[in-house]
Amino acid sequence: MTTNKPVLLSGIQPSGQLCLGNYIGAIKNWVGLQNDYDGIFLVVDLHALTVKQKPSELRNRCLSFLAQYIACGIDPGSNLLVIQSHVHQHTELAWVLSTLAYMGELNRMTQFKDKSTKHQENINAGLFTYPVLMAADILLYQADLVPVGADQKQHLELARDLAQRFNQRYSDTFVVPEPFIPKQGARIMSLQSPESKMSKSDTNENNFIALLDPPDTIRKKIKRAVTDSFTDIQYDEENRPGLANLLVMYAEVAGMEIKQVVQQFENKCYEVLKSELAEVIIELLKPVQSEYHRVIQDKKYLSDILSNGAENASYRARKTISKVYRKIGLVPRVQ
Ligand code: AQP
Repeated sequence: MTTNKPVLLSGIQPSGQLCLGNYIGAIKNWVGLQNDYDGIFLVVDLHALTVKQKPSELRNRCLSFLAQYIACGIDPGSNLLVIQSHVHQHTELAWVLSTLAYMGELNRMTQFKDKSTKHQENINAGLFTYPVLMAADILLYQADLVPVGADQKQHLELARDLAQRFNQRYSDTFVVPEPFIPKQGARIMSLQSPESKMSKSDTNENNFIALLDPPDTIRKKIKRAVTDSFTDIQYDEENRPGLANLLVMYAEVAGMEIKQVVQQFENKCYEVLKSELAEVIIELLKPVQSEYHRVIQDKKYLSDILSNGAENASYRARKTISKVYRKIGLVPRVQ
């Protein structure tokens, strides 16, 4: 499956539970852009290994994430859905790119700093070289556009730098990808600690809304979300981050501008905002959850999608890696 459309690529690592932050910052935009692009959506399982995983859970989670992509509206008929480890060229290209990436630039990555603080017992080399593998994911498919949340901006800049560095050293080979970071909702914050971002593998489940959370759990989590001791509804990200986060979530889920949401809740109390927010999230997730429960049962359907994805993606990946190997001076294998 190749088209004349520009290539759109994005992925999520199968760690934790897909959450509203991932939906608003990434998946929602994949769905919105998919018709205008040749889309490749990855479940980046090799990335997930940078944090300790239980093998059986990881295996199930890969299929569950795939089914959730589809349930959120990604059309498997017109996009490739791929598990990263099914295409071995990701790691091959990552190795080549790691010889172009400088220790200094990897040292500056804030996600490495955050994750090594969170996982002090397991600061592995993969965590450090994670952004190089991510650059390989993107450059392997000559992606034009990469929709991500704001936390991935720095990694994407590295992918662009590595593409440019390779192109300068060995002649034009890679498309230099453009980021697509939404203007609103690029950084949904944790419900209990609104100064940190909402993360799908947060050990405190009250910090995030999972896409598969039942309605009552959503109501409880939103009700408990931290706000402040003011009483009026104003958008002030710096001084009232908890309330600002609820307003952004409402705007994103209801398809509104933040100022419209502020107007709608003017003179109302936090309880009203919270209870209406919970209901719009439940409405958003109702069809997603019912489609998910249908799709996840159909193992044959999912495995056909993955086999088609792996086959088509491998074809493209082979083209890129053989070009790369030739340009850097490796002897081609005799067929
Ligand atoms: N809070 C967020 N707001 C907006 N966008 C977000 N994304 C993640 N959190 C938010 C975007 O979702 C995609 C997830 O990619 P990932 O799993 O590969 O990386 P991540 O950024 O490490 O995501 P999480 O949710 O924080 O996962 P864990 O907790 O497992 O590490 C990316 O496009 C990201 O920008």
